[in-house]
Amino acid sequence: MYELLETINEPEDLKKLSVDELETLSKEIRSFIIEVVSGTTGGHLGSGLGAVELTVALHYFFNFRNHDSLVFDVGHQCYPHKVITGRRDKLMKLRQHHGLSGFPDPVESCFDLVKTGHGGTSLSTALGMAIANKLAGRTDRTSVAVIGDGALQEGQALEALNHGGDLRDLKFLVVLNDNAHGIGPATGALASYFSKFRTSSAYMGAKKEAKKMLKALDQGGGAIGRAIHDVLDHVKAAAHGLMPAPHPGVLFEELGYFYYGPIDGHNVREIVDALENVSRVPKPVVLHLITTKGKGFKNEDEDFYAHHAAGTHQKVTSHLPREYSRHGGKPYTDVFIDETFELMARDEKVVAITAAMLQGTGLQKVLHKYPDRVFDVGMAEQHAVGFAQGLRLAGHKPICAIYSTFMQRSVDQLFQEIALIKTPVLMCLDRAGLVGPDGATHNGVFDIAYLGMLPNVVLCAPRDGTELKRMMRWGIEHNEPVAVRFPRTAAPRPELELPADQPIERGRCEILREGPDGAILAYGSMVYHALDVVEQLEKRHGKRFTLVNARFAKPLDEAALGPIIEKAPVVFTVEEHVRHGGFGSIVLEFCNRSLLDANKLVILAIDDRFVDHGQRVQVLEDVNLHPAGILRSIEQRLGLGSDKAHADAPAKAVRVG
Ligand SMILES: Cc1ncc(C[n+]2csc(CCOP(=O)(O)OP(=O)(O)O)c2C)c(N)n1
Repeated sequence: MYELLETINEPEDLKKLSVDELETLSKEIRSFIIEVVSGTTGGHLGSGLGAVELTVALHYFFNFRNHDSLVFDVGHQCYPHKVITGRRDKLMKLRQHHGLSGFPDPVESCFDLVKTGHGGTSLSTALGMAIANKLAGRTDRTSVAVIGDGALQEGQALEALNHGGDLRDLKFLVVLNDNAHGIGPATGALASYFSKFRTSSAYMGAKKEAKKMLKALDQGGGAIGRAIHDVLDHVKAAAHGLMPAPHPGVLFEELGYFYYGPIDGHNVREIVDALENVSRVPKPVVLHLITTKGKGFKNEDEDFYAHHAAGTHQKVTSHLPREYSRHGGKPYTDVFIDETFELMARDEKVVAITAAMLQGTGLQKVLHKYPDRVFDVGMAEQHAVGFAQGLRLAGHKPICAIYSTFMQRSVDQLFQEIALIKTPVLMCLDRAGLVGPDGATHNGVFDIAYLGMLPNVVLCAPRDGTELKRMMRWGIEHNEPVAVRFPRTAAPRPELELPADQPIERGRCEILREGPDGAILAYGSMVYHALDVVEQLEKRHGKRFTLVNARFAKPLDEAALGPIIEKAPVVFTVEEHVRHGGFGSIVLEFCNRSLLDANKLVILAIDDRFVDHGQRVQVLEDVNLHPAGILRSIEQRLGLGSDKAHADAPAKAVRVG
């Protein structure tokens, strides 16, 4: 079934094939990826399927083994690349614990130059490599960035385009993989611009133009300001019938790039021909490919954003233990959406913002009901935060819904636009904590640190679905910036939630259990994990612990926590975040400031390292934040837990129900 594919163990093997055979090989790669990803591993299926032929053509034409360089943007489309670069047999373990990463990773292969997962970065890196080649006189080497029309919206990508366009005598190739989609259908002015040119007549006209240009090898160029004016002039002139309508390359040409395309991104021969043509051009090149997201997968045309990513098959997850005993309610994302609906219904000033994550945040559903009050700003997290400020200052109440990891790209906007003048925006940070299969680039384990360092920002995290709703209701009316973090997991089952009778008040914690033998101060997603642990400590060892739901990392409830810390013989903080700058470290600073005995404090958090992929339960176990791991840490600290069977089967030991 995979006759040709089985002969490909490294990119050099492609060069032994004819172009016709490359077409056949592409079909085999596509079938193989569909079989593995949709049948077992899950992952970014649609993006990889759209990039099969372009990846085959690039590896056929270039030599990426210590010669040319290849950088994928986001990196989620790299499955065909992994298959070609000797990792075919390992694909079955894609995104699984100790298996292949779902993104490029230099640890896996010399063909993965960088580790990525965040969008908009490829052009900068590839341009740096192109300039390094030029400086070293390596004039025969090309530096290639493959970027989607979605990621091209990122500010950093546009900054790199601006920088690169003015440079000459360097081999910098931008392959624009234009499938008219980010995760869902593309939005924004760039998307509208490209969509005009997807017809075949536009292709042909543009191709003729590119060929003409190849002859002339136009050396002119300019940067963004000039380009925008030129494009506008061009459009105006076209409107008045003075010149032909612009082709899609105008934008890039006016930025100083040699533009080639658009061409069919699923035709290997056309792509190889194009690469041959543009390889002679002594200035930055944009090669524009039109592709179909999810090509070859069922319903590719009607429903392709539904399989941007496929879920992990049950056979990979069914043997895993429950995350904590009361786990199994609605995903936090769904609770967030339920409450967003309610807030919007109650107050027409409430608006919601997402940066190209309508599906992931769930805001797609809200958009259907409130099309004028939900804004998808595209892959543009920095802009999203600044935009939220503008809306707020003009009287709206923005919910800025950005995953914890992607919010990292907006730290300066959080500093200036939000914190500095205390702009009351409600930031909802989904995927805060360990995300599981997407791994290190997507773990949201730094937000307490990057937000906590800023004055004026209130940080909170709910213990369950009901509390998430209550925090959002409180936060949207609060007169300071509020960030609520919640994890990529299911909330506790509602019937097993602890009673919610204490109101949410700024900087006030909730004491859930009281006991003389020690205290656990748990933050957000770790509260019910800690509850399991408190129950086990009593059951196994007769130790009764105080359990605090901290609710707020900032401001900390110093009035309540001070006496608890003072009285308890030992105090553990638990959080799903890195130790440095996290909740525990805020408690430690409080102890230091208040002359409380910090020696009794133990911070249970993620050590100073990046956590790789696996199922969420597995990676929680890796970092000892599964209830069994927390219990083990506490037992060790207290000199308890000599029970060998228990030590050997930690996950099972606390599984209830
Ligand atoms: C900074 C950042 N924001 C958001 C995301 C989430 N994300 C992953 S892929 C994707 C869409 C990318 O679209 P495009 O570049 O066109 O690639 P395609 O999947 O369509 O091939 C988004 C928004 C991300 N990875 N990085």
